Amino acid sequence: MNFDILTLFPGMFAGPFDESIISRAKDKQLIDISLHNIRDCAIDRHQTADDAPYGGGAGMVMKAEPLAASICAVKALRPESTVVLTSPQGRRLTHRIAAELAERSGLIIVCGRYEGIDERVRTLYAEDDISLGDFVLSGGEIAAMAIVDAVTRLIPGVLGSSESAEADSFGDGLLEYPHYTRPPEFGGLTVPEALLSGNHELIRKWRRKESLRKTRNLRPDLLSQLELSREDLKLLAEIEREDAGGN
Ligand code: 9D3
Repeated sequence: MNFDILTLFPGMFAGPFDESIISRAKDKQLIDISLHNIRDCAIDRHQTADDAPYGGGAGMVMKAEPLAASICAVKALRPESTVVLTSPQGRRLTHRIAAELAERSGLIIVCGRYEGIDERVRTLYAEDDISLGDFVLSGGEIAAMAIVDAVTRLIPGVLGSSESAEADSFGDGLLEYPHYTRPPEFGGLTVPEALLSGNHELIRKWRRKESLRKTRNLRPDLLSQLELSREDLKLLAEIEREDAGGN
């Protein structure tokens, strides 16, 4: 998978891709990340990439020509890649959308800045538009990093066999069960007995139940989207009895 990132602030990407899973995916040549400074495509003396909005008002707008030139230059190198904008008006990034993007051979991710990009660039070039959610970021760079990270984890071979079950855990639509490691007692709190039992069936059931409990209590919206097995329904009935009145 080729990631081409178009940004006015390439320096922001020094670091985040040089650690752990992303770095290993690069070493294994499962992904390649290229940064492109949009300003390099501005042809005027001051390399202007932004300008005041037509109609007036606060802030600046990313100019069409440098951005279009930058997109075209990268698209010429990688005609198969999909042009993805990052903006507050995009589709909110989810596991499902990350999985969808992981199917493409390459992504050209355009990082929005200022009040946004000239709408004509969206009309002419955008094939997708992604937001991280309903809060204000200073620009699309952090969204681009989130996309690269979430998508890379879903590319076959990136995660080891012990890690890849983890990638599925949003795939099954539930929150994760609680995790514990040594010591057996901490801050006056012990580890649930089932986890110390060595009984794999007991452990599996406990984890499933606690996954259901967390999801019911923290994200009931997720639970209502799921098809639950008979075991799930039985476990939920137990949870209802145990947690009667809340918590
Ligand atoms: C002060 C301007 N805003 C009015 C609420 C509009 C606005 C324009 C541009 C707010 C933020 C930005 C810059 N943000 C992004 O480019 C962005 C973003 C975000 O702000 N939130 C969540 N996901 C994303 S992806 C790109």
